[in-house]
Amino acid sequence: AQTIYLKDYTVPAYLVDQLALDIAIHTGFARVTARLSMRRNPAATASALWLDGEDLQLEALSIDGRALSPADYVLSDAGLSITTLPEAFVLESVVRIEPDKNTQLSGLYRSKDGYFTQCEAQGFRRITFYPDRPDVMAKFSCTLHADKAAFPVLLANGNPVAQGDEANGFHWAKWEDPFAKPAYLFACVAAKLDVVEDYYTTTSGRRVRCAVYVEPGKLDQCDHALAALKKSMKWDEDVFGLEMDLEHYMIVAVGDFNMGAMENKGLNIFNTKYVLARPDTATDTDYQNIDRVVAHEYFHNWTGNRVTCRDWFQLSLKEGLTVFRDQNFGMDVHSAGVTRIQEVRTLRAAQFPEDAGPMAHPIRPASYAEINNFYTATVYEKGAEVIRMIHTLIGKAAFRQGMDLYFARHDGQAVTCEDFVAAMQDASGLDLTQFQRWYNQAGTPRLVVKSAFDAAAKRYTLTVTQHYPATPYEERMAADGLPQARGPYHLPLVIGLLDAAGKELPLRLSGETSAAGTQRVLTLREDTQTFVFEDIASEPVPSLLRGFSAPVVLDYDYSDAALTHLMAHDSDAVNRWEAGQRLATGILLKGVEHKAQGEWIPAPYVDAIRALLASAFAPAGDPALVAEALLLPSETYLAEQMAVVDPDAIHAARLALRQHLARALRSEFESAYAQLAIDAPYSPDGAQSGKRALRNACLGYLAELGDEAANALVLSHYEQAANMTDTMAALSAIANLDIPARHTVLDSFYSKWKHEALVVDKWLQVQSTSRLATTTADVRALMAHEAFDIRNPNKVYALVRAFCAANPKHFHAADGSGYKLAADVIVELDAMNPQVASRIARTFDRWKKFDAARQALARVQLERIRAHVGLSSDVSEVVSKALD
Ligand code: B3K
Ligand code: ZN
Repeated sequence: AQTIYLKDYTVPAYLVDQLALDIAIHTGFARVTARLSMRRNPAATASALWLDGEDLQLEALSIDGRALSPADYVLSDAGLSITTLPEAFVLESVVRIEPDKNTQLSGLYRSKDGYFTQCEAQGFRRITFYPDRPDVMAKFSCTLHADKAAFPVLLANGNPVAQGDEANGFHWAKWEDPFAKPAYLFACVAAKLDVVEDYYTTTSGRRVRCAVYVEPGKLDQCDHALAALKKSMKWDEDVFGLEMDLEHYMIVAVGDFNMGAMENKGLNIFNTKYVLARPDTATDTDYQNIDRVVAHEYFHNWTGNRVTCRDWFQLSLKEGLTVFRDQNFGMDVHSAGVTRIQEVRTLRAAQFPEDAGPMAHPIRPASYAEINNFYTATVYEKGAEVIRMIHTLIGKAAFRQGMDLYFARHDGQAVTCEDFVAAMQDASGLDLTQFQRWYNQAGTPRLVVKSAFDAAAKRYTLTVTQHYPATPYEERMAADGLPQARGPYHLPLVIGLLDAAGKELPLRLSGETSAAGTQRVLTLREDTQTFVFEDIASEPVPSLLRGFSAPVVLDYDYSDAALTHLMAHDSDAVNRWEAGQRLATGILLKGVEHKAQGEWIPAPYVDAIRALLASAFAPAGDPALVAEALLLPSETYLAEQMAVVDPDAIHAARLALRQHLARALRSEFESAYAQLAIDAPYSPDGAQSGKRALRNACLGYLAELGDEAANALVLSHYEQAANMTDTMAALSAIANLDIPARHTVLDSFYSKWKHEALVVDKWLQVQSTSRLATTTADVRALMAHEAFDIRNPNKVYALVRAFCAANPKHFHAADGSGYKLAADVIVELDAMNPQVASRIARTFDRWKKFDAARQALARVQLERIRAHVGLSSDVSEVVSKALD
């Protein structure tokens, strides 16, 4: 595939003022008529018109009513161009498409209950000929025609303006979107769906109809999503002064969907996974994810839709900012500490490895082969961290002023990341020139911190050095003749100092006349900087990078005693958690080194975990935070800390530590488990879900004991579970147990839930992530089970992606069986759905971190994939970069 460069951006030669679409859905095909009112772009130098078009059969083309003949245009696989054109004109095209054969799920496609669309990033060109780029914004109208009995619901963006019946049993509906938008925000639906509605009145008095459309029979699973939508509307008004601008806000859930959800103007289309929930079908985590995804798509209405991206290189402009917004929503509606900890964990589990691997790219890449490969943890999660750093550096009030200025300047425009940073800079007065490195440099910076204490002078010194080695991205750019200058980052390092009693010390930097608080935002800009704190009577324990104030690796030589101290006393929830993670990481890496032999687990660690568990029951205890802290660093995280990964040793060490804690703290876990039982009816709220999380974490430890009593407890937890959270806690433990009851339980679970697709996904995933020796063979067998369907992304994610990404022991099996399984699926899936195939291919990213034997096995599979005839640009980019 061809590489596309940011530096080659040019403005569109023609603009579209209006687009009138007419889509008629027939059996086996659809006919799309598009009338584009166009005019030359005065800012453009080029004069040829380019219309993207993919998999379209052109039936007619006219300009101002005059039919064009093939001699008037050049048609290719990618689109058509016309060179001789008036200044302004109406272009009309008629094309035929085959949505039933659209297995890519990009453009207009068929799912069980009807027809749905997905246009971001480049799906609209699979519906009609159009300048399919985000900087072309037009007012759309859309008329849909379909069989009335089969597809009674006809939806598109904006407002319904007319509808009626047609002779042949068809009906039609016309929608108009009053806001100009890029084509990627277009959506339409023709389906048989049930709907639940509610109303929200905005601050300025607009009454908005909020509607959730789902497959027939699922109305009892919509309440949470609908409530989340109203909560999001309120939050955006309260926090950012942003109101809903349409009369209709519709969410449509569809079971076949490549990603989570899509923010189409006024007509979001969601993966059912982020809409449907009932206490007996969805876990606490599912409920929280629904809140977050609903909020995310809603927040896009301003950050993404009202102000959009000039080009796809700017993707983080809308995604990083919108993730930042949904994260803050999460911190406000759930526990702030727990939410932030979960984000840090995700960032380190997904983004840090990406930044250290072959696909490394800055949050605004300067080149790509396939844009669909850049909806990444870097663009999204690191992008959100970059926004968070601006927020930390300039403060909440200035950040809000920056947002206001951004909208005042750019409402209705397609802009760049620089435009956003400029608004923040102008509103705050802080020079953000150097800060922009975060948009251009790839890789995770490492901060090396050294401390020195001068008892006589009562002076404590922190010296911070930044390291930012080049990544494969920079090497590729240099090879392309586009060398990237590198330099230190501008970032906030939030810190505090604790004394021996765990008290926070007042902080006075050298040169200041008095102490200002016990927490400071230190600004880093240089390769090395020194911060001197005065009036420090005895050597403190530093609490560094509080709240995870920057997306960096922090390197400070903490003693185990210092970490235990922070774990018990730090006022910052993230750093309390982080201290425990560091302690555990140290122990686990020692266990890996010694192959988990002998007395390698220090007694003080066990005491610290005992104290941690007890703290949940203290007056101000927070069970949810304790549950997070009880979770050991993941195998994938530990792998990243090693020069050469030994997945078997990591698995063994982590399991041994869990078993050791379970044995040492058995009675504590048992009594916590008993105490945390909940009598009240199910609610996914923070208090109840926090208790459940801790109770199930205790159960998880007890399950590691593997004796009769422990197994009986797990089975009774399963039998007595009154909600899916408890059911899954037990089921995932049972899936790891080699006991006869395992089969009975898995079978009965399947027979009970086989008609509930999202629950079947859970059933597949507990099996694909099981540690049992038969797992790889089980996954192969499940791929042939009636429950699996390779064309359904959720099924592939649950069975195959979870196996590759969340079961390192089996994916990286020494005999290569895991790699072979992944490659088989990638090759088969690539022909149907390249976007999903490419996501599976990404699980090979870190193959070069493993031993030579595993590398050889992975290479065989990667080369087999790369050699596959007709490979998509999606998979090709990922595999070629991996093999580079
Ligand atoms: N903007 C969409 C992502 C589209 C991905 C296309 N491959 C979802 C979101 O971030 O809200
Ligand atoms: Zn988004």
